[in-house]
Amino acid sequence: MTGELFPRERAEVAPGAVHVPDWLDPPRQRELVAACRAWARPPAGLRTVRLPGGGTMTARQVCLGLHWYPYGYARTVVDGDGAPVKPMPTWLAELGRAAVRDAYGDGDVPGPGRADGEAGAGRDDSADGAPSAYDIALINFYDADAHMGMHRDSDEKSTAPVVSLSLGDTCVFRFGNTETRTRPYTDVELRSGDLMVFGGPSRLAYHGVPKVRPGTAPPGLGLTGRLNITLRVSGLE
Ligand SMILES: O=C(O)CCC(=O)C(=O)O
Repeated sequence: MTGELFPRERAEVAPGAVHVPDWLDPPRQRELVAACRAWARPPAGLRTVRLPGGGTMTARQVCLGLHWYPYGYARTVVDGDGAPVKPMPTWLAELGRAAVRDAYGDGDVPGPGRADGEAGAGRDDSADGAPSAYDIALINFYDADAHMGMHRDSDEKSTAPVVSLSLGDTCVFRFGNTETRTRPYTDVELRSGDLMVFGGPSRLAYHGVPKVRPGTAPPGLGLTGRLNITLRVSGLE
């Protein structure tokens, strides 16, 4: 929705979990959509993720840097065409660092290595305090009927904050707690260009996407559906 009386404001959804509306301007969003289209092409392109229980994820996915599969990481698409995963571009890793800096502002950057959010946590990783080594990107594509169940991002060794960028259709992003898939949780509307960062005490919080609102993408973006780019630090060798 555009034309609101009051601009949407940065909000701390939970301790260490920050929503920054409109973080990506329209030209940057268009660049990212074009990049996602290139990454989605085979080999090692967009795929349907099969779950160990026999089901499939409705959001389709392509990975950069390291290939995520349920439940681990590999250097090749072990559950797909077997091709080497595409590399993580330096500029995308830098975008992750910038996102963390902007989300937390002058406050302490929670993690890596600290999940307690104490003052000073995360300052050891680089001169400016932002975790430096974003080496994984998961790109999720949601059509009108796709969703993602409540889960934790727990296959990484690092506790560096997770960075999540939204492009295209608006979605309901459900941000929960570290104990259960159920309440208490907060539903946040994520629109094209929005940033979510979750680290510190929220790094291992359950989260998911119960609903996408079809047809809500900005007209100038040229995207039908929703793309999410999730950046993580593996902490793996
Ligand atoms: O699409 C989103 O906003 C969330 C994606 C997500 O939770 C994940 O890739 O683990």
